[in-house]
Amino acid sequence: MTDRIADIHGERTPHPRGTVWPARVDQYLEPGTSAEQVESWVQSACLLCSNGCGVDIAVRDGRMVGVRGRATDVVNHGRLGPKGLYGSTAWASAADRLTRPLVREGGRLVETDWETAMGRVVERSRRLLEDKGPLSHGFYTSGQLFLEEYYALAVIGKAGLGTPHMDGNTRLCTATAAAAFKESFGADGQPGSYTDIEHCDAVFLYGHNMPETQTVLWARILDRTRADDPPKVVCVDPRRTLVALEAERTGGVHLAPRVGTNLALMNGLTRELFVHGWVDEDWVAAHTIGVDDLRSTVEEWTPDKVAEVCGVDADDVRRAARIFGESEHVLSTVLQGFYQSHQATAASVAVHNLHLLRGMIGRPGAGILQMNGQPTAQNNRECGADGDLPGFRNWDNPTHVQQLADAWDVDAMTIPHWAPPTHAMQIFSYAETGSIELLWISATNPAVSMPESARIRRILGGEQCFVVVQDLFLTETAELADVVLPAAGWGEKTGCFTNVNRTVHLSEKAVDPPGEARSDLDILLMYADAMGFATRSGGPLLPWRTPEEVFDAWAAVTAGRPVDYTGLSYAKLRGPTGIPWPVNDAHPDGTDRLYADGVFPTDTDHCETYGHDLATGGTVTETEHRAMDPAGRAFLKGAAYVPPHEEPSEEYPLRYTTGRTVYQFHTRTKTARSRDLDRAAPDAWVEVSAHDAAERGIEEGDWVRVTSPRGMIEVRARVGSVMDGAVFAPFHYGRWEPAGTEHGDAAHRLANELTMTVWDPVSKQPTFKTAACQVTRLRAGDGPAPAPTTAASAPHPDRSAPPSRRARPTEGGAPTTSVVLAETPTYPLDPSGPGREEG
Ligand SMILES: Nc1nc2c(c(=O)[nH]1)N[C@H]1C(S)=C(S)[C@@H](COP(=O)(O)OP(=O)(O)OC[C@H]3O[C@@H](n4cnc5c(=O)[nH]c(N)nc54)[C@H](O)[C@@H]3O)O[C@H]1N2
Ligand SMILES: Nc1nc2c(c(=O)[nH]1)N[C@H]1C(S)=C(S)[C@@H](COP(=O)(O)OP(=O)(O)OC[C@H]3O[C@@H](n4cnc5c(=O)[nH]c(N)nc54)[C@H](O)[C@@H]3O)O[C@H]1N2
Ligand code: SF4
Ligand SMILES: [Mo]
Repeated sequence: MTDRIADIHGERTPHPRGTVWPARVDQYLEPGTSAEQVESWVQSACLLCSNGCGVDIAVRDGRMVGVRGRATDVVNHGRLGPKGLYGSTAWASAADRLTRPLVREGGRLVETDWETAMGRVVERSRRLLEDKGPLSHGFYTSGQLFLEEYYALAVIGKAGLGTPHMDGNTRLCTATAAAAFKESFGADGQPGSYTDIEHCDAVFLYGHNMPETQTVLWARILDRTRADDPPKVVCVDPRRTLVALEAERTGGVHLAPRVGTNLALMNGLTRELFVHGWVDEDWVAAHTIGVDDLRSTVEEWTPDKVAEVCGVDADDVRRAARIFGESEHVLSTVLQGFYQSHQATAASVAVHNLHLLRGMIGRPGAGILQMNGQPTAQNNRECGADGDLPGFRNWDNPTHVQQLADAWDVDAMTIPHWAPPTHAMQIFSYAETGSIELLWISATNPAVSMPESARIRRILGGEQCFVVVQDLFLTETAELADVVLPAAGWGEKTGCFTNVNRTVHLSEKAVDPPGEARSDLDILLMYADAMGFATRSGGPLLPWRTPEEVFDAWAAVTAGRPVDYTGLSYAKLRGPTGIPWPVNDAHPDGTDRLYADGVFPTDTDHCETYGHDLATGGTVTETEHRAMDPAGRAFLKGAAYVPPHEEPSEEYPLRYTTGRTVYQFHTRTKTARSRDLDRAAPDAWVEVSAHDAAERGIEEGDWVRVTSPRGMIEVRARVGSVMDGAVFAPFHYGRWEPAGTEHGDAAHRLANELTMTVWDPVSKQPTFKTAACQVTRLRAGDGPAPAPTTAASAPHPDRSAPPSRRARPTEGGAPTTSVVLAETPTYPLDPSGPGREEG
């Protein structure tokens, strides 16, 4: 029995390098339910982060009452983390689920039936199409729907309406991962595999707080770092996270760059590889283009210059580079500390450059994991509900567009491809100015999660745009909508999704949704039917009635593309484990890692994009691309470092950054409805360094006001382990509270009040991780800040707070069970073997 609030990662199962990660089955059943009372276990995968852990859902009396990890799944070998255990099912039977559609009447949202609600949407949509054409419609979707839902939405947008205004919150989340892959390798697609953990000599985590945000993957790393032959850990993060502590333990390095200086650091590390000859010249010559330009781009970035700009120790830069340069097998992971910064794509591509220079790609242990965050972000990118064309097709390539036109039996000119798709930040600007008059938001809560929230509230609440929201709950966003559609959630519908390392899982329906809630697929098909979208030959454009039919249509459309699903079916996915794409005749059991042969999808006729200038976002033309003749070679691309948009000033002397805590997921619609998770991190706080706190007379738990040029929040201070000059705020806390608690005005604790409306020039991902701010003390608190003590938000260790302010250890989760299996079941993909596609 384990309290997985106190013990985030559970019991260690260390094992030697090159051996299979032992299986441990973690299980949680809600209090009052015993294993014997579970009537059925239904196959699924966890939907609370991109790790994609295989789970079975426990069902009793028509309710979801818990989960257990699937021992046979390649992703998690049975393990689950705190969110997966406590947070997967509690929300589903919450009393405040949306059960009926709502429409705005006389300023208020009132309950109605589906016919009325959908009738209003369809009437508005038809009228706008007639009067203003398809560009009056915008769609802002998610990284949390299922593959089948994204594909249906993409077909509606691209072939039914013909609007380029469709994007996902994936723009806030993994747009940079996709952009970085496209720039380096020609197409999206994760090169690495989780099995690289079992083989690596070193693991570099760039702006990635994995112990809190992919807890099971971190448990997998701990089971190597706590063994006798541990890999070295290198942490790049301005906070002293658990990754940083592990870096210290393993003889690695913690590089804490000033917020917003990632690219300067990366240019310095790259330069070290050149200077010390840690470059595999033959491999680089055979498999890449651009090495000379890259060398000159990074030339000025000596360790001393990096130290000056980034505030790190020059010797630490040298040590980290040496670890990279002298290891044979490095695994790199990258996430929001890089993606949500300015120059996001350039910094993330720089990680690829390090691997390419060393020829460290496609081999066991030498992997890149440009992480995703959301569980189904990958599918949004694959299916094109983020604006891309389905199947990683290139909108600048007429042959690719024609392939889709043929598959859908529509005129190629219907499919918007005359310009890049409109990114989310631009969609909101169009909604602000009224050129998008119908904005349909599904499975995302932008009133809390988008930057500069005061502006977002204004846009959603204004008269200039008709807003449709499709959600499980009456969120901060839904409250501002004109029509609210009640959706069925995970476990209440069937569909597939794909995790960070391309592993596809089938998630089966376990229970009925509450009231009149319907699956997102059914809602989209209802709209498509009512609109009468048709093919050229007059048949329905979306002829499907079941998720499986959509899946099969999707699989067919991926034929010949890097993201090849043709060998997958629901039947195959009902087996013991998720399966990583590509799955086709050549790789019937899936593909553990890409690019084992050093051939990349960069050919001009095959690639997903002709690429961009990383500094400006300027596009490379087809002619220029063809002239480079990449022919399967990867691109080495660099960019000069420039400072962030907003630098500290006299008025705002500190650097503001935001992120997550282990116990809450995003805007908390699910995790705050779990008593165990919510109690562990019940309210907002802000982390300041001991030095900055002392300078301002701030003690642990004091109420402080944090201001930026855009707004302010008032929260309690955690005197913590963030680097001097930086301020960290969790972004989870909007208005909504679990029953029995009340927090008043959302704006006063919402981290995004302070963030900026600016984005990376290539990926268009907004910058949540740099702004200038000031922190001032308001008044004494009545105890420690409500921040967890178990991870990066732990109180500063050297500080002797008065007893009344000392943080109590975060603990008290309901008991879970955890059983280490004597023998680990075998998998179709041998985790200790080389990549399947080798040889
Ligand atoms: N518990 C939990 N897990 C989650 C989620 C969640 O909400 N809660 N969400 C999921 C999703 S969608 C995502 S996208 C992932 C995100 O997962 P992560 O990217 O790991 O999480 P963040 O906390 O956003 O940011 C990571 C780290 O970036 C650091 N950072 C801030 N500014 C900078 C900088 O300028 N440079 C560098 N190098 N680092 C910086 C922060 O200190 C932080 O520790 O997590 C997924 N998993
Ligand atoms: N300051 C700051 N802001 C950030 C970030 C940051 O690090 N700092 N991170 C950004 C990132 S990476 C992300 S991913 C976003 C996340 O931001 P959001 O996407 O806004 O966060 P969620 O709370 O996950 O919102 C998902 C919504 O979908 C609903 N939902 C869940 N399942 C279903 C379903 O099956 N159907 C339907 N229709 N609805 C469903 C949930 O109830 C919830 O309201 O936040 C971004 N915002
Ligand atoms: S690591 Fe992610 S996918 Fe796995 S159990 Fe935790 S939240 Fe779920
Ligand atoms: Mo995300």
